[in-house]
Amino acid sequence: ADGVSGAPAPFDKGGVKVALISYISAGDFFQAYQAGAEAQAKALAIDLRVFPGRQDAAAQREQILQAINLGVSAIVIDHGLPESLGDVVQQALDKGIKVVAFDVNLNNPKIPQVEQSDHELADLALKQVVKENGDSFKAGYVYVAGFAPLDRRNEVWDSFKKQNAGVVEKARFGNVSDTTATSTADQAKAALTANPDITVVFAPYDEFARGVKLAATDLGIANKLKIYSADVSTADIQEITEPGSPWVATVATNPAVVGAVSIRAAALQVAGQEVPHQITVKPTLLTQDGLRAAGVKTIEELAQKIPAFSTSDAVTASWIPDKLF
Ligand code: SR1
Repeated sequence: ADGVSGAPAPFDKGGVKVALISYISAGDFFQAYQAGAEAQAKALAIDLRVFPGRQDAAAQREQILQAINLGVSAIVIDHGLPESLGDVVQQALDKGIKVVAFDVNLNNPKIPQVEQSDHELADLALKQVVKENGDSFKAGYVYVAGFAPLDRRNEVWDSFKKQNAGVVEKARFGNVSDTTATSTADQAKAALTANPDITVVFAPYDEFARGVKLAATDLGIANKLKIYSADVSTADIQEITEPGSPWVATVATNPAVVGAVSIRAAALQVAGQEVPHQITVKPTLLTQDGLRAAGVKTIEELAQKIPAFSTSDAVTASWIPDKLF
């Protein structure tokens, strides 16, 4: 492959091998994240090896070992269970392979951590909840422990409840699998049927929100419920803005931008350049009213209106092309 003109070695020659190893591949967020990583890799003439996630910790470990054997220069680890990754990641570092972690706490000073500022994300969503519902209501909450971004958002939900005694969490449910939305919908149906006084659902992952919306629509209670989420995709925008949708707000980054940032963090390390330990892509509040008023229908249209959806200034360098979307 031709290299990138003006880039330091080894990117001046091209063909640098980098692995992207995901824990989850299903769903809009993870597909867009991968597409962004691929676009940034292409712009850097990187030979990107993508290992699809199957929500399988043993398979992810195996993929890291495979990447080491392939002789990659860097590995981007996208989600996963830290307890099953520490030793294999250490093997990679010991071989001089650079590692970047997105949304998985590997707790190693040599590994930059990429995240979407999850505390701020949850805080923005919950401020919108109070703006639209006051500080006294019965809530449903969708959460699965063990995923770094969900755990960080959960910290904010916990302190929100402590600060707002009138907020009562009546039901907690959630499932992360290759069928997250439909499994969550089944659980939401049971929870909303058992607790007809729930008026607000905090569902800080778009697949969760999609599941709750499905349940509310099936139960005929969409007009009595408001759903607040994280994440955005073209399909999400359609679901949020359709007439009568209970999904009223989300707080999101462009996952493709986060994927691109993750690859840039890997590339800078391979080039021997400094990378901050904590790399943050800041999210934006998107309301149903705002999206409808702006007539935004796709993530590309969002990127035209909101600069943070087309690029991030995190981990850039003059030799790295970063105008990708
Ligand atoms: C199962 S974890 C799902 C979350 O990971 C990413 O941080 C996305 O924002 C998504 O909400």
